[in-house]
Amino acid sequence: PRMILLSDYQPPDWRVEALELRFELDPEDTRVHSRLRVRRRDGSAPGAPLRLHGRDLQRLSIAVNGAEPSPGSCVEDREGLLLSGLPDAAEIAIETRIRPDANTALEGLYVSGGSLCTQCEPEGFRRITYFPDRPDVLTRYRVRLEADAARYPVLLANGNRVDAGSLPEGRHYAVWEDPFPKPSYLFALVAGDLACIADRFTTRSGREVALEIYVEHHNRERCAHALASLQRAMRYDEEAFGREYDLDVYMIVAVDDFNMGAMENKGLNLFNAKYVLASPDTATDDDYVHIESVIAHEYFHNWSGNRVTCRDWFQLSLKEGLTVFRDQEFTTDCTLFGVKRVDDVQRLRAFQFPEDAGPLAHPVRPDRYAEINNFYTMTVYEKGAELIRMLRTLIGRDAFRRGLDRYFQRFDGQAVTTDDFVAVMAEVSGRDLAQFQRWYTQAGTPQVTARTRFDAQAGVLQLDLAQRTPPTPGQHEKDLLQVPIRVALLGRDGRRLSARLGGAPEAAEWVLELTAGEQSFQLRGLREPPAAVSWLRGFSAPVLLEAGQGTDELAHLVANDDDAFARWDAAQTLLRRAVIARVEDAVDPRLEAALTTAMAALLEDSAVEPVLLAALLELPAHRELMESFERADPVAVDQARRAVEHSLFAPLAERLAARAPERARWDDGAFTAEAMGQRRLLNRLLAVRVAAGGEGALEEAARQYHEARSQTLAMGALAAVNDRAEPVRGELLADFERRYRQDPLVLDKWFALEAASQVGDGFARLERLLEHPGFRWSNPNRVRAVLGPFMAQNHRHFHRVDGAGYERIAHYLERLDALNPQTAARLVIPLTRWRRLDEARSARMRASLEQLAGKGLSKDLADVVERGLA
Ligand code: DPP
Ligand code: ZN
Repeated sequence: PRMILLSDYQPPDWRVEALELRFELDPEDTRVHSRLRVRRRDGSAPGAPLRLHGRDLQRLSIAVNGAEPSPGSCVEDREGLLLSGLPDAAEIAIETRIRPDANTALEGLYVSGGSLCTQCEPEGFRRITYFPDRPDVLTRYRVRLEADAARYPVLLANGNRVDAGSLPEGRHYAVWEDPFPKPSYLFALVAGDLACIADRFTTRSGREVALEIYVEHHNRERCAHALASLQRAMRYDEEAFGREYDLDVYMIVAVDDFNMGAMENKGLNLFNAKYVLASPDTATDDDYVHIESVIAHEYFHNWSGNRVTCRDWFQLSLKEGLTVFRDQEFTTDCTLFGVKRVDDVQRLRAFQFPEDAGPLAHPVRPDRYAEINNFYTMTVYEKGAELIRMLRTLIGRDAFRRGLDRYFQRFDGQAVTTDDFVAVMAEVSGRDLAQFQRWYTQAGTPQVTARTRFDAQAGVLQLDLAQRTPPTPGQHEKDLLQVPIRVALLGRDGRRLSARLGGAPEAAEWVLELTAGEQSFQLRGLREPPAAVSWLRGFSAPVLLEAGQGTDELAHLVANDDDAFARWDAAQTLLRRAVIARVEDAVDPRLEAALTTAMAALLEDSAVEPVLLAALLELPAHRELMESFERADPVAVDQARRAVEHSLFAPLAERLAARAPERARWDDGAFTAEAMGQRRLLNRLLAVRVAAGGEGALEEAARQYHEARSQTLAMGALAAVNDRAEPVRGELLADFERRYRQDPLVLDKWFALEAASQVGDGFARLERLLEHPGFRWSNPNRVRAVLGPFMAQNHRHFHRVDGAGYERIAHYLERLDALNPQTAARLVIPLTRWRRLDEARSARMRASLEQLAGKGLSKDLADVVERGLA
């Protein structure tokens, strides 16, 4: 496949000064009339042609300054149109024809439910009309939509509506103008029969903004949470980041068929309905939190993405890393507080670390791609956010905030690079960030080792650190990185000790800046030996840190650390060790007994917040555990994980039951940190009790399910029994299916549980799910709900030794690829992990991938499959 290289970047030769679009909308035959005013850019190569991208378009006419161009000066090729011999300024008029109802890829203009809608990021606009479809071409849009008035009463596009009226033959029109120049990936339109839920927001400078959420009529009661989330996000962006909204209206449209989570189109966000619709009986607390954070994420893009956008797609993390960082801050400060960091690190370790250690590893700012759709990754998003957080740690909160202000001010209305961003941070802080920049260009998770030595005589603790980044595809030699490592010391009594780092004044927490391959730091003035070192507090850098701490030291941290992340991480380290020991057939009874003691103490300690306790009781995820081995048998890892959970908690059955919060009291939909924390703990305790085989645990699960008023507790009960080969499992799941058969978003949860369950004949069940009347291959949520959990959680079936699970998935993905390449390319990723499996499975998984590679695949899927095999 043809590689696009960052080093080939050239600024555009042409500017588009204005764009007028007129859509005659119809699902079978939409006409797009486009009028572009273009001007040769100062300094561009004389005579350079104008590239207009286009894909799957039927061109009906083209005129340059009113005349049809000669065949030689208007050439159609794989990329679209190339116009040569143009004067320095020209007006180009193009009419194209497209078929939204035949568009199953869900890029460009397509049909979802009864509506017409668009998805243009990154390269969907070229499926609508011919245009320089690159993010560094910014222009003003004026858009006129015409459609049947009865079928499509609502007509929306970006910006402000400036005109509307009726047309002959039952049609009507609306005209929208967006005053802000934007790249084509931020274009959007919607035509449909939708309910509008409206409210207002007054910005801090007094601007009145209309807030409008559009959904299918039967969903109108499920928008309150999304609307309130939007208002909170708008206020937060003003208070925490000084950013204000800039248009008179902010619209969100929920659609059922959507490849991504949501899309930040200027003034007109399009959302996967999953991230809008919620009511306490149909959405769990996690759903509520996700909705709030996605709403905030897309809103925050209005500054970090739209006002200041990306020069090219290599810079994707400029907007995504920064915006994820911003939404994480929002959720931390407004909703989840300390445990948010734990949740985020859990995700990072379970998804981004494996990506960075596998065949698809790439830098946060990649330097090559074959298909940009495949770079909307955990690395670009989540690791990108970690880089932003490290910058703040290194230069300090004040400088960081000044840097952000300067960044938004200086680059407003421009398309820029991650280098531009870091340069501003260097400028405001006076720090040299050249070494830090390598985080953007170097792939792989750095491994940091740490050892300590205490000199009691001198009262000095020496900390010896070393760093190493393993090779990744295409990057064999790695440079040294600048790694901020936040540490503290705990004394015997569990309290933090004070000391001096270098010449700095006494403190009780320090940031060690590791820049060399090996480096030592001294903490001076200690009057007692530290009982434990609290490493990497707040997860101050996205690294794998190995500190060789003993069981006692880690247990001391589990009992006492005042940093929620570090405390949880100490428990994770112990739990991971216990699972690894079992996988290697070396059960460590002393370690497991120490863990039981530590957990017992936590259960007794009423000072531990419920939400944190729930996290502390959780074992590392299977996906993360797999990363602890060069190669492993995934079924054995799953069994070892369960065995540890059983042995650890079986002796604690009574304590677990006693610690459970009063269920009736918390069983409502209250979206408060306290209520959500109590429900999380209820569910975690139930899961642990069932896993430990505690007496009456299954009956308690059934009771919790039947009595639940909130979806959170109902789902918690189902999840707890889902891998139990007991009749109660079948009964509860069947009941859930009957109740929510007509409610696709809730039914997805049932699909996910059924696909994930390891009991019984998982293959037959998978077939039945795909035949279920609620399943549709054309809907990404449905397909993801079935195939995703089957691969991620149903180890016994997906990883069947004879390779039947891999073959079956490959077969389904071939089928899906014909409809929706983007979703297929994402779902194939688990099949690229064959190198990490035991030899028998490894060979079979690879064979399935090779077989898939031999079919005529889309560019999206072929790209991932080829990199997966390389
Ligand atoms: N809509 C996706 C996001 O917000 C891509 N920009 O991350
Ligand atoms: Zn985003």
